Amino acid sequence: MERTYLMVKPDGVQRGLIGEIISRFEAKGFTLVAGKLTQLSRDLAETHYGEHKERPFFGELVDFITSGPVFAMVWEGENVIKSSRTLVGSTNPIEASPGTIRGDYGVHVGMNLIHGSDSPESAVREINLFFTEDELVSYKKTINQWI
Ligand code: RTP
Ligand code: MG
Repeated sequence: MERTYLMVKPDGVQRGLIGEIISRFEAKGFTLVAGKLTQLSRDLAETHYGEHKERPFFGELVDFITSGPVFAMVWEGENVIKSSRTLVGSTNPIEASPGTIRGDYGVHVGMNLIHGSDSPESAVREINLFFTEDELVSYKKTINQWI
């Protein structure tokens, strides 16, 4: 079953939106595999966002993502990588549709509440960056056979 890495960013934690965000992925039918509140080192943040290191906003992005605790998660489900990006919404909250997390709660492109892996390769890389194998819990939901 496919897995993805999702992370409530410091603005989402500060605004008390961890529960709301988790609820959306639970309600969709995905399964939480791992989760922890953690503060990113500069090193880890720079590695995580390595693909953006030449972009003008890179310094700001690393400052922001290390500015407070984040809630790191792994979620599992059919097409969870693509589907969770749909639930998250467009990068710029101004362009994100209502009903998406960024569309409902975000205002600023830098403070857009949540990160989601954008491909199967990124998902594997990011899950391994943030979690050890024994932190990933494999189980089957037994009450819900309908999704
Ligand atoms: P993320 O990686 O955080 O899930 O966001 P994303 O895929 O939707 O967007 P991405 O292109 O990967 O950009 C990573 C994060 O960089 C910040 N950003 N700032 N100032 C700007 O123009 C700008 N562009 C991107 C955003 O916080 C974005 O989530
Ligand atoms: Mg991205």
